Parts: sequence; structure tokens; C-alpha cells
Amino acid sequence: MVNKSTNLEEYIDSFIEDSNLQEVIRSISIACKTISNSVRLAGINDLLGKTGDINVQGEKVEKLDEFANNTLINQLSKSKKVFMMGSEEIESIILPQPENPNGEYVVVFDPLDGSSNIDVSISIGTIFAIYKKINSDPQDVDNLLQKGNQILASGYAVYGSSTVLCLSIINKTSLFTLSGDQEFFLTSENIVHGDSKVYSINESNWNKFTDENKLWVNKLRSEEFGKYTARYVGSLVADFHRNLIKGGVFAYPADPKSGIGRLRLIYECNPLAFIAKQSKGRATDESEDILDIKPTALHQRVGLYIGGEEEINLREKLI
Ligand code: P6P
Repeated sequence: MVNKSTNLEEYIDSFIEDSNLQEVIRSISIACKTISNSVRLAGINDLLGKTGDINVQGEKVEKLDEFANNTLINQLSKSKKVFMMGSEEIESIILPQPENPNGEYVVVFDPLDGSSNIDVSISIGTIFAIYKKINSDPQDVDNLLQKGNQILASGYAVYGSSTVLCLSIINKTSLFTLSGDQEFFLTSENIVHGDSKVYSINESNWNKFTDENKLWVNKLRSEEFGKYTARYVGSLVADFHRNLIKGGVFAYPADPKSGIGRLRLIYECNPLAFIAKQSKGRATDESEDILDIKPTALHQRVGLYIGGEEEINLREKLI
């Protein structure tokens, strides 16, 4: 049982030695509180709907996407510990304002994942990962193109029936629930990936699946493997969070013709793959572990298979 009177502040103070890293995590948690409150009141505060802009992904920008993005950039800038940022919403390098050449940390994030679910009150979330910078060149995008196995800490906030912050650092993944008084309290510690039999796939893409992936899913569905059931929210962060706690595997295969995936390596797949690995799960693309992939572009997309080690290993035997 966790001591539920432990709040995030006390947790990071007791568990993270580097006060600068503490401050980065603290600033992310403040941003997630602000985003959570805005998500919950979006319908009242005219934050639903679209801005009319198109982002670097070619997607119509939701008002809450823009709000979440600006909130994270502002909070991370205010921390005075961040050298550079990368966001799903922005074409390339984001520098804190004012610039912070002495900042040690690089933070990449998807400010609001699952935007298509915003207007219908289905769970969405913020995903982040923190790295040490590799140099002090404010124009060197290599600071953002680090492998996932270089991550110092990663996590997400899921804005669902409750707001839960997941933080994974130094071999431990813990969950914090946002209280009515706007404080994150420790509610689960040292999470180990659950083992329930769930697969999470957009089956409308079935006809584009490779024969190996079809065989893999049919095995999961079979009596032999325990007749897995299907769950799919359409928000990666919500599907991942459910599988992390209860068990299961999520898959969004790359297009077999182009080899291009839908999900973004740097600020969606890597942060969650880091959490999965720290919780005795796994994450691969079509052929290699996600965390070992050397990114070549900030908005690079990959196939993603993430969840219980058993399910990922089973697929690996079939491909
Ligand atoms: P599809 C949301 O837009 C997102 O990026 C992920 O959060 C989610 O897993 C995926 O796209 C859903 O994609 O094609 O099933 O709608």
C-alpha cells in the first residue's frame, strides 16, 4: 500500500537528487494541472473546437491543443532549467523565452494527445520525456533527436474520470491523482505492467495488416492464448494507461507499403516505451525496440506495438 498522503513535491524531493530536474518535473506537473482544469471547463470557456490553423502534422489545430502547447512552453520556460523543447504542435526547435543557454534539460511533449476526443469528453492526455542536452547549440536539433534509451524521466497526464499523472524515473513508475485542492497525491508506486488479456487496435485497418500481424491478433483471440478481448479508446495515452494498470497490448502497425506509422516516435512512442520498459513491459516498431531507434526527424512516425512482454515476444516469434 502506498502512503496516500505523499504528494508529488515530497516524492520528487525524496527520490530525485538533482534539484534542477526536480524543478523541470514540478513545472510539467503545474502545466498538467492547468491543462486538466481547462479540459474540464472547455465547453464553458469557449475552448472547444478548432483555431482554424493547420499544424505541422497537417491536422486542424484544436483550441485546447494550442492552449496546452502554450501552457507547457510557458511553464518550462519559467522553470529556468530547460535548454530546448520539442512539441507535436511546432515544426522544429522551441527555445524557452527568455533563452536559457545554461539550461541542462531538453523536454519533448505531445501537449494534448487524442485531440479528436476533446469535444466528446473522452479521455485525452499530455505525454512528455526529459533528456539531458547533448550540446549548447540552440540551433542543433540533435538535442531533440536522442534515442529513447537516453531518457532521464518520462510520463504522461491522463485527463479521464480523474486526472492521473504517471512519472517514470530511476527504475520506478508511479501514479499521482489530482485532488480537489489541486495537489497530486501518490496513489500507486512501482507499477508493474498488468496481465489482463486485452488487445487495443483500430481494427478498421485490418485489411492493411500484414499476414503476420493478422496471425498474431488471431492467436491472441484464440482459446489457446486466453481469448483476448478488444478495447480501443482512440487516445494513445488512455489506451496505454489502461493496459499499464490492468494489462494488455496496444498496436498501431506501420503501413506495410510505405513503412510509415501513424504515431510519433519522439514525443509519443519513446516516452511510453520508457514507461513500459520500467514496468516490465516492452515496445517495438515493426522490427526493433522503440528505445533503440535513432530518430532522424522530430516528427518521425513509426509503427508501435507496446504493452505486456508476453504479447510483444509472441509477435516477435511470428514475424
Ligand atoms: P486512429 C490521436 O489522434 C492519436 O494520435 C493517438 O492518440 C491515437 O492512438 C491514434 O491517433 C488514433 O488513431 O487512426 O485509430 O483514429
